[in-house]
Amino acid sequence: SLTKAEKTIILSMWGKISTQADAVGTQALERLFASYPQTKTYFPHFDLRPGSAHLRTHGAKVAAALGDAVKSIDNIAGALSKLSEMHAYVLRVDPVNFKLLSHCLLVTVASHFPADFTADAHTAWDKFLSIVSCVLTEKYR
Ligand code: ZNH
Repeated sequence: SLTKAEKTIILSMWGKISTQADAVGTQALERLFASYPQTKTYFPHFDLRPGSAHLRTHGAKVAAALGDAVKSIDNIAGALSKLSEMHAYVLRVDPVNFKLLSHCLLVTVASHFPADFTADAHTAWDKFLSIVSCVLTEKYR
């Protein structure tokens, strides 16, 4: 779990990210589909070209879910429980893909806030995103 110092890093960086959260979410998805094209198979119904309305809408939703997790940093499982059920029972996304998206989110945050992205910030984001991914994949059978 996150240390007090790691929570502080996430909360303070989210304060900056939240002003451009939709762009961060959208760019992370663009990186996901460009670098790991196999992930596109989950979105056959989307226009996945960079900057498409589908990408921007979905990027905003992913970012909003991360914002919910940040707001409930001491109860991420509770904050994301509905989303967890949806990914396990309805979407059935192979858990391996969560590592890929987490990596893309990490790189996107780093590229937007290079000065803030110290080694300690890297560790904190890596842990935070793996907690979010664990929560979203924990209900799989
Ligand atoms: Zn997911 C959906 C989040 C991962 C796939 N997602 C979704 C949503 C959200 C999310 C918020 C919306 C829901 C509603 O509508 O209600 N995700 C998320 C997060 C994460 C994720 C936060 C991590 C971090 N996903 C993921 C992955 C994948 C996915 C990895 C694959 C690749 N999702 C998905 C899909 C969907 C979703 C397919 C559906 C879409 C539509 O709209 O159709």
